Amino acid sequence: MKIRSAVAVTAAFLLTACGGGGQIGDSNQGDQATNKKLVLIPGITAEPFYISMQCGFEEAAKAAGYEVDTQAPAKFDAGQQTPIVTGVLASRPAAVLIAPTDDKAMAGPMKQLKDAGIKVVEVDTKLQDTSIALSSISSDNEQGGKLAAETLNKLAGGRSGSVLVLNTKAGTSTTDARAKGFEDAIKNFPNLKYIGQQYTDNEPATAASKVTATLAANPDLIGVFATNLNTGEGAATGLRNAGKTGAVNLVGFDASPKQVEDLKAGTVQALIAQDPATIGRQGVEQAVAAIEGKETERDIETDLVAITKDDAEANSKYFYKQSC
Ligand code: T6T
Repeated sequence: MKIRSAVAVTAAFLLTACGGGGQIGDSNQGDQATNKKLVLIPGITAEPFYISMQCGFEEAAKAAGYEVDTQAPAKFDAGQQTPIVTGVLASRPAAVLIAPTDDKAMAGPMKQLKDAGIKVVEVDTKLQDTSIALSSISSDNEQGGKLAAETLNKLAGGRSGSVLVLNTKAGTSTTDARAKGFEDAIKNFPNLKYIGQQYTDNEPATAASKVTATLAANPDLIGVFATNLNTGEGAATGLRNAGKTGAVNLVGFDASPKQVEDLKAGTVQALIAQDPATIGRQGVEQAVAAIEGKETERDIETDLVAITKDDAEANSKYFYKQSC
């Protein structure tokens, strides 16, 4: 089975040929026009989704003749990401590509970048305030949540039972949209009783214990949707610990090496993979366009693919990397 998002965009996005609704980079060029420094601020360090994004970022920046720097918080946390933004502001790069860890709390620090004439591009997550970044590049996350609900329904094969959403942190634009897409779509399958979402704070151990506790309270649990990598890895551990591997279908967002291993071993039944390297590449293209005073595109959506054990190899290009 291979379901692709209807809104996939091509990787061959041209710097000068953006679609409608674009905006011209502001005229605050000054010394920024000769500034060749791009900084990537991911949501968390050393995690395969962001490592893959960094690979695309570095490749595209090098091709465009820009210097790169990547600085990430140890935890997916606005309190830890804010001082990184402040430090980057002081180093005055030409542009910053950032995955804000909170859709409200990161608005202040990101506005300081904008006010200093630094071009701001959102990669993956985004702020509620759309006036700060010139461009936002991400998967169609709501569509991904819908895809997860449809996939769980197929896996249930007509059986009835409860289904759970394991989410990360409230205020994360991507995972909130995935949970919403799932909640809307699960209503179409009356045999699947939605028992709500639980937050894991992006901690695998919390995800594991929440799955085990939910199983104890809801013995009819037949499906879990884990909205991201850490949550999915933790949910797989929780099901394993409870001896429910395979009996409870697990659909997880992302495709880390461990998630792919779990998919192949049958611990996870389906993964919704994103294309983080393309998000990083497109982020550079938008940043460079803005620096050069060219048109930018406000919102760009990248590929999303549902992968099962049967078509894992055919979709291996979507597996995330541990290093470039
Ligand atoms: O799922 C990705 C990313 O899209 C999300 O915004 C945060 O979590 C991940 O980085 C995976 O851990």
